[in-house]
Amino acid sequence: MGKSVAQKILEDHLVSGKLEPGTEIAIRIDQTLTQDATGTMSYLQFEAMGIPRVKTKLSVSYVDHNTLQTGFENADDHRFLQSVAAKYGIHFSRPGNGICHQLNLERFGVPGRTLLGSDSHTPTGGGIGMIAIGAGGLDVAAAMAGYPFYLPAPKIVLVNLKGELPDWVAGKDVILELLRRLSVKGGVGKIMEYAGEGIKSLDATARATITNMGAELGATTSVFPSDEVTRAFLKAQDREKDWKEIVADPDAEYDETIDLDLSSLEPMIAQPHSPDNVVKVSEIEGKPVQQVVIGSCTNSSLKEMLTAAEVLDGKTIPEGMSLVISPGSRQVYETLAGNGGLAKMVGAGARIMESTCGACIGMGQAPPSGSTTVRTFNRNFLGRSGTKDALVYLGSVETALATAVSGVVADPRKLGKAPSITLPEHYLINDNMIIVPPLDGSKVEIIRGPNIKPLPQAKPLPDKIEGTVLLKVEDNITTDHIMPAGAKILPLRSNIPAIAEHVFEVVDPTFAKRAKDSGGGFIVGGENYGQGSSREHAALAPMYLGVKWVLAKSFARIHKANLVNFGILPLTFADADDYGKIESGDKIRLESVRSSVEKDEPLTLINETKGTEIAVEYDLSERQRNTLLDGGLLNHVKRSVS
Ligand code: MIC
Ligand code: SF4
Repeated sequence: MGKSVAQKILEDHLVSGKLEPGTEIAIRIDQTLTQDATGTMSYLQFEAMGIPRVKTKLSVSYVDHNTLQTGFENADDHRFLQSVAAKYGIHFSRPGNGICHQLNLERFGVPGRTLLGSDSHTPTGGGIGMIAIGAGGLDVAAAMAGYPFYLPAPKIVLVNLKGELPDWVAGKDVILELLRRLSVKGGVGKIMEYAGEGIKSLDATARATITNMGAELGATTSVFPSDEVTRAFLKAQDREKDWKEIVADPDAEYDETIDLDLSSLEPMIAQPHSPDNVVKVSEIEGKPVQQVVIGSCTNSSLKEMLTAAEVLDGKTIPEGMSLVISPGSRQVYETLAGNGGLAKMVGAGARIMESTCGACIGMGQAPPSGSTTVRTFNRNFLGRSGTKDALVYLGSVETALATAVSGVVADPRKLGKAPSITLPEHYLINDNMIIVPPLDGSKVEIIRGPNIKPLPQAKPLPDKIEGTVLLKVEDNITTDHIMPAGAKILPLRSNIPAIAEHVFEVVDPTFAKRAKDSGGGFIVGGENYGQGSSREHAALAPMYLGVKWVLAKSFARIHKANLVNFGILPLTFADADDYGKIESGDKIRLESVRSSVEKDEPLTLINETKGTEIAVEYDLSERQRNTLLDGGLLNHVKRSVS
């Protein structure tokens, strides 16, 4: 039987297990990336493993999230990261150089390789034929230490693209359409593999937009073949030597197939507060908008910025509109500065930000109260923009531009003839903001600011767990709900005692206090609990507050792995209808936990408040069970090393 692109790359990297969906496999990791918001923890954990130098082919530490620097915290973290990189053999991308995913695509990604990143949008690398997966910082630390990455073998779904995108319709509309059809749970346990004649007309960055937002489908990752389009991109990045052809065999078999005719697509838009709440732009045209933001790892490539410059040329944005633009990387920024594109944007009234995540993660540019904002980002979860009652819509750069110039949600097809953008044969290459580590870093001293607090330690799994249900939440709770981000909270990422005060703040501001007052407790969730960001703080901070287990109808992959990594038991209902039998405030007892987990036997929750029992399960590999028994991955790694 022929093989898909995903199978070829996974098999090439398989360390243990078989590609049978659902069973656990381990793969060798060639490259890792971290960003500053998850990186500090990841490197503290790497340090704790006691390994002198990273064992990957390439590891890069980016600074792109926490760049507002309203106090010393972020700047201290950057300095810490820079010194860690030099010590352990990691490339360091200085603040201002760009967003990790865009940069990795431009300068480091290699078709056919595996990439593990402590950021859920790491699958951006799939746009150039990598198996690029998002994970918690501890898993990335383990990969840097030479451990394979464990994951449930995914199903492989063929997304068969036909035809060509009409003018003004973009890669973003392809993935929004898939989100409309499949929902934020639709990709769970799956790799989305794109093929068909339609892919030929999608350039590398349009492909990267699609694989980037595969994260919103909940997919393990997404991948395009490495073909002539990939080659042209790498050649223009002066990296043709990194190219090799990787395409699916003609008789490759897939677990599922989805057909999509690009020529029938229209501009699409995701409505508040979920990326799968998608409609056609034409359905909501005319809605007044007060802010438009163009940027993020999803949509800030050179082609998109050149389009923005052309559309904005000679125009003035309406009085009630704030237009914010953030080019994805310094390569894009510098090119725009050199070719006059920036002048066209500024001339129209755009506010130009540095090449960072910025508004996407609530680092500035929070919209006004009760306003409507259209953004080219990938997430519009409640409160993420920094303004809880703002309505955040997600669309393509084209839709954002049409909206920015008209002041209302607008269909870009009404902008007239689409500008014809020619991409350079050679991009502007300037790697002077990437610091290559010295060959011997053993003498480098790590610089720690007062914001960097020691890692809290998880404890081995006890045999009896008693306590209170602290919170019960509904389906699709995101890690943004559990551990909010934004300019106020993000600087505390390397200070767990301080950041823990904000756990579940947007859902219930009393959560942290109640958890501390009752010496910890439990959380009950619905389907797809913990979707979204890879931030391990959504497990680590609850662990610090004494959360011992989370019971949900189902879990998102990265969050479930993070819970195990930090010694929190991820339980599921044996019968989903029992969700109604447990409430916030209930007193729960769980007996023989250790011995049951050792033997992989189901457990029974004794609800003392209601006088009932609930059968619960856990779907964990032997390795994961041992990790939990040891009290999390760090303890487990330390035990297996000693
Ligand atoms: C996000 O888009 O939510 C983030 C911020 O990039 C996160 C990582 C983090 O929380 O630091 C992600 O996507 O994993
Ligand atoms: Fe940064 Fe936003 Fe991309 Fe996350 S989704 S990496 S916050 S730009």
